[in-house]
Amino acid sequence: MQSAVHALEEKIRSRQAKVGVVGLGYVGLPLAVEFAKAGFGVTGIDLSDSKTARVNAGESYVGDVPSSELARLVESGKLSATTDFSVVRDLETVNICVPTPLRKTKDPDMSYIVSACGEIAKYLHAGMLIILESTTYPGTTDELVLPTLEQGGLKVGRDFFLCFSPERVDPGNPKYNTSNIPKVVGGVTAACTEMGRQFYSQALENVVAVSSTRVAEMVKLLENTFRMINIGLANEMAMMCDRIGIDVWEVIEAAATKPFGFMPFYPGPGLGGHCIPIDPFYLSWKTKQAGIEARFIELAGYINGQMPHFVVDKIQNALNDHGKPVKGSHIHILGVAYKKNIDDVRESPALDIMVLLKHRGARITYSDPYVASLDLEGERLDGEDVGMVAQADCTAIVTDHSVFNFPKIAEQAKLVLDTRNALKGIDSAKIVRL
Ligand code: SAJ
Repeated sequence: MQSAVHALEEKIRSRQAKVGVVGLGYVGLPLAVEFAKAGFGVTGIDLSDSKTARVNAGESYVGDVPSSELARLVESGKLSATTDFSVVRDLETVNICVPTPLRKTKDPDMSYIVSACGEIAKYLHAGMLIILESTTYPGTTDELVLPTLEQGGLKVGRDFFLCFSPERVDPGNPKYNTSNIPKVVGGVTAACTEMGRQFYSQALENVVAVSSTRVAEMVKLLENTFRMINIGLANEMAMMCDRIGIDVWEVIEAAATKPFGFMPFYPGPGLGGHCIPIDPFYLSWKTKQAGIEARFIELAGYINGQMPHFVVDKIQNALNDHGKPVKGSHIHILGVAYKKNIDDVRESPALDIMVLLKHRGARITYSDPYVASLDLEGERLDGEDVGMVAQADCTAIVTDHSVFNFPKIAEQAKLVLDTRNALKGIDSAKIVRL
């Protein structure tokens, strides 16, 4: 065992270890770049020919990775990409950064992890470090990844090393990036943890070693479940304040003056993205198997899921107050991405709101500078100019992109529902707030 440990430790220390990253998305590509920048030779592995071709051409498709930096690393020979898993036989380390979506039944879809591990197992050899980074339920690394990798006879902690390290990438965050976000890592054995700690320490600023893969898996789920539940609380506060006639935005702003023991979250049109609405259900799925209901998660999921309906009811009531039915009215949606200043529409509540309004007979248009077109129940919808607000019977601010000129929108719109407090400080009878 000592020889395998020492050999790998030396290769990591000297940066001679050949690094592999499976999955070249918004997590994997920045990670590959960080290790190439640290002086390691890095091979990205992805099923997508176009992704690997663009990496090898030095063309970044991830906002946090400048093409200039990617091209420099590719040209220097430090970074390349392939669709061929057989390169694993020549690698010392492999990070797995593949998607972990939920199925429609809210069960985890582990197919990407199973597929990647099956490929890696074919070429696994003594002296390797394998690290799973995909967000998943506690136990995945020990119960699913480990048996797959040991099927060839190699023994974890002796012949190879296996860890879990949660990805904490926040796309577009100007302050926190892959290099400076503290990196939690936990191994199947103490030797695995230590190997993972040494590995990340060679490229990232702050490494936090924990005692096991399960602790590391649970850390990420706690982080995002905390967020989902508190957003749910903010949304429930909004519905309660609406009912008793209190401005929830003023309440939260004043509560946020408390310098300790409080953290502001804000109501909104619903919960979008591929992390916050998804990750907590990995936890509740696992705990349900262990016979315990994750009631907070289920309740928050319900409340957050109610927000698109709450928004549509607010629009209906606002139109009604102006003597107009939803049916036949022109409703313009401002912002369809799941949060501001990005182009991602995955799980975006805007899509739910648009479908609900369409089913009530409204004519729907939208503007979003980051989203040129979208598919609404199989129908392609192209984005319109923001000036459309002047024609619509009602405008709904669903995503408060910074590029929107909100004072001008408030002036031009006939009626506007503001789900993000984007019109804060602008008073007008035609503005309705959550
Ligand atoms: N949202 C609210 N109210 C809030 C905060 C968010 O309604 O107070 C909504 C957003 O509009 C969006 C959804 O919740 O629809 C999720 O927003 P988010 O700010 O949590 O952004 P995400 O989904 O990009 O979450 C990621 C997460 N990062 C990782 O999982 C590595 C999360 O842990 C980060 O805290 C978050 O980014 C962040 O802070 O930007």
